[in-house]
Amino acid sequence: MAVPFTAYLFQQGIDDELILLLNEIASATKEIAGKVRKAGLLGVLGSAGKTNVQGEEVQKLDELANEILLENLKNCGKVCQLTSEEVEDCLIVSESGYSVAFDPLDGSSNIDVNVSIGTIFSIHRDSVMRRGREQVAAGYVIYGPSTMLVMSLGNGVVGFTLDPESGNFLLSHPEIRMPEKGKIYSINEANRDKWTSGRLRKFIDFLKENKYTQRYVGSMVADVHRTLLKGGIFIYPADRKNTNGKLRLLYEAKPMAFLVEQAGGLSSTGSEDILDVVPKELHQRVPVILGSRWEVEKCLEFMKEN
Ligand code: P6P
Repeated sequence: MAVPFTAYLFQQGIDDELILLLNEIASATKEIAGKVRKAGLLGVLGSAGKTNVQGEEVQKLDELANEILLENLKNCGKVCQLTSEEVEDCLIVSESGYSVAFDPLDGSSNIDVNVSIGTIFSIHRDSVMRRGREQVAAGYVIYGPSTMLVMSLGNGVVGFTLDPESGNFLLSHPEIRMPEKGKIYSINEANRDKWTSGRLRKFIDFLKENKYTQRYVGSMVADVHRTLLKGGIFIYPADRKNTNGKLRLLYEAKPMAFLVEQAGGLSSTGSEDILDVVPKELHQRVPVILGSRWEVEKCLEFMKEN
């Protein structure tokens, strides 16, 4: 039988506090998966009728996912600070423990149309306001055709699939390695004329000339998951509307960059590794370029050309 999530954690030589915390995240996401799967029957589709700190319309399921994660993490006794996309300020839970930044339900514009969405988490030893390279663990849960938890503890990337019969996350991908080079690029080309970098347009044209195909779900978790497994490149660049890009550093860019680099890929803001960015604000945004080594290096080459 495939190794259950908790058993896997005990085999990794990490401390019991981190094991407990990761288990809390796993059980919270199982609960969220249950709500996502039945959303249409629970009357939790649609808007909650408010906007969040990002100025985005909050979906009912966003709020529910946020409440589930806050409840589980506040009470597990292993957390000192919590940062959520849905909460303006950092929540101080206790004096000691790990700090977690999370996006409770990423891709929420896709909830009502039954397209994959996900939860993203980033764990630091004391504060989440540190460079991504100092993350203790990072991961996501994708609520897709199957519910998968993909995680790194800093020694490679592993994937677990939720088994509906037992209700356990079971090890299904013992070593996720990103292909050196792919054939897919993922970017919202509707914004093409707004991109700050004209040389980015040249890079996308270069990929098209080299017979790349385009895939864009509009859920970062889905687009990054595909990129991790199939290779290629995912980009959310700076543009005239989002001068620092749209994706948030603490609970989108940083954890995803950690996974991508642990899987053998690369990530950049266009001017520096995402994992080297020192956070200045809780909800700050950064441009995101991540994926296979070949495509990211080629993209940076194009963007540095004078
Ligand atoms: P756009 C979802 O709202 C999200 O934060 C990410 O999951 C996704 O990658 C991005 O925004 C999509 O943004 O502007 O292309 O719709």
